[in-house]
Amino acid sequence: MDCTLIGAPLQIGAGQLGCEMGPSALRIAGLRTALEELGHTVKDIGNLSPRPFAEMPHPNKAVHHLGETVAWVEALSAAAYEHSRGGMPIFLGGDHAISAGTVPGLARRAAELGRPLFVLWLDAHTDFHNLETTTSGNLHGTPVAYYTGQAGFGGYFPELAHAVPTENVCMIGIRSVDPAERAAIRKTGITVHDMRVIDEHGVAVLVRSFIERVRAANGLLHVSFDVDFLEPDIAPAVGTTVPGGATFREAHLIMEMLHDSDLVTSLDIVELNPFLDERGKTAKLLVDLVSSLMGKRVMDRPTLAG
Ligand code: 5AB
Ligand code: MN
Ligand code: MN
Ligand code: MN
Repeated sequence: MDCTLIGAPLQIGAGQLGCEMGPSALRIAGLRTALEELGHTVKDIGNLSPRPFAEMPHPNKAVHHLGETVAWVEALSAAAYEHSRGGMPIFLGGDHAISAGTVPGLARRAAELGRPLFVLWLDAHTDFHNLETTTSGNLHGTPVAYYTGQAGFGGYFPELAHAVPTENVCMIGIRSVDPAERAAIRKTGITVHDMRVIDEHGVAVLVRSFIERVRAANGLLHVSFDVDFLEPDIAPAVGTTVPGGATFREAHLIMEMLHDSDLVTSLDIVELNPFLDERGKTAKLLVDLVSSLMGKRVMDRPTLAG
């Protein structure tokens, strides 16, 4: 595969500073070499930066850094469209507000190819606030509502040309949902697999059924990986830890199954806050997970599948 690494050092969407260092930590942890060792071609275009921006006030006084976020959304959407032409763009966040740019850019590409875009959202949170409902004002809690075309962004965020249908979004790992998000999500077709569903059924069943849906629709599959999807003990470098996350093996199994599906066309790695890491442990784990997604395996699979 031809992979393009795209740094998106956005940090003001989160409540704590530090995600700005995410792209550097992923590079230092050896992402490029890991991909090259798997036989991929890697181009690192460095970090994006937004156009000059002015701050925008919003009637919801909690909302902060709206002007800066919108400028990033524009830059990311353009980059996602451009770099999804041939190979596989890998967006190095940055907080999760970057997905308010990456997903619409990929949706534009998908529309041009005449194929539907699907999104696998691996996260402790649903990120389904709009500018009116967010109480923290942290815009990393809003991207899914935005890119699926929900109300509450008009006049501030760019007008969406290609909203992702809510039926095409599958969330896994959810364990922290605000009341306004829960009420809004109920009215949509989003598949939400919370941790209880993982406990009851295991991740394999959930991932397999989503993969089958994407395949049946001849879809493109974007994976958005929020570090807080993982259990905080194994991935401490994130500002929004929630106990009870995905284990090391659950996360790897998802990545391995996604690789075998051959459907993934783009990836966000978001919310890594190296300031909170322990000797690079989270960054290294993320490089390992991306490696699994891109074909790393312990053994060939000769016999079990029969
Ligand atoms: B993340 C919370 N719902 O709105 C809010 O990490 C958390 O990108 C948002 O998933 C977490 O502030 C956003 C409480
Ligand atoms: Mn998130
Ligand atoms: Mn999260
Ligand atoms: Mn987070």
